Amino acid sequence: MSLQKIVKTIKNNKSFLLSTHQDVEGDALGSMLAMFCLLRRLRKRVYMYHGQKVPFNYTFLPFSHLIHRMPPHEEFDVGIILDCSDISRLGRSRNAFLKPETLINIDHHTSNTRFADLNLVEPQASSASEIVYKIYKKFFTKIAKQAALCLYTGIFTDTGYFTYSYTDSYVHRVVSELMDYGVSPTKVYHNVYSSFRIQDIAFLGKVISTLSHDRKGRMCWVKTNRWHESVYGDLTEVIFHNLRFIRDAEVFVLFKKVGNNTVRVNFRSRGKVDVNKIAKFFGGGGHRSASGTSIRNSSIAVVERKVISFIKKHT
Ligand SMILES: [Mn+2]
Repeated sequence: MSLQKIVKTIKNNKSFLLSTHQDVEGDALGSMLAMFCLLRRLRKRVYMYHGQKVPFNYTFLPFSHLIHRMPPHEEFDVGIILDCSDISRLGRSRNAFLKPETLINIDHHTSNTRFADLNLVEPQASSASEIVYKIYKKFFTKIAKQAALCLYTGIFTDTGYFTYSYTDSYVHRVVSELMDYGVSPTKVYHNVYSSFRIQDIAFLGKVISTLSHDRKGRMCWVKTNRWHESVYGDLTEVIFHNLRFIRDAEVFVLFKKVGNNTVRVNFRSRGKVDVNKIAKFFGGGGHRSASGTSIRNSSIAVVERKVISFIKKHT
């Protein structure tokens, strides 16, 4: 139902304002940029607005240089928010989305609050990019190469290079079609993951060296008091990628101090433990196998103690 309504809304309107969640990564950017490609192909007026700088390992994505860091002066018919579980996760671009007549929410987070007029929320989808693919196909049979690259990157990063539990045969069929338009997996991997500098990897080593675990080694966690979001880009996923090498571990947690008094906690699970529930208890959310929360006015030591004892008690 929502899909049809969204297709109709796109057809019937002229101008669109797009955004995605804070701390952008592959799927957030991939889904927004692919939507931008679709709307431009339909000759719509589009403005992408995101308050933060695009991490350097995603600047290869087509049109990423057209993402505005300042709010628009003009008005838009429709606002489209991608890969975002709640409107508060828009950060400072939120205010601009109070103006458009219609608000559309395209997402795959289980914890999505269905904050818009039209909500297309599919928790079983691998990524927001997969949902944008479906919308794109309602308008065109063939996907333009630049849009295909954005969609591929979103699916590739949100499935942990096609290894997470929701990577099904459908995902591979979509990806196989995207490759027919000339997307190179080698190039995407190279851009997203082989673009770190020596000092980034040294930082990674420091974080990994804080590794703690429970008695049975089912839960592992690392922490850092000095996180530099803008410099290290997508290092969160790289850290988890390394932790996943640990045999028998089910739950992984990363604690990072991000502001003066804010601790960002990221959770990953191999699938048995629902980390969305854990994040929710601490005021956050996400998916069954990937989630997160931000805790204010607390030190990393206090947050670590509370979170770890909660997980031990409830899993
Ligand atoms: Mn996503």
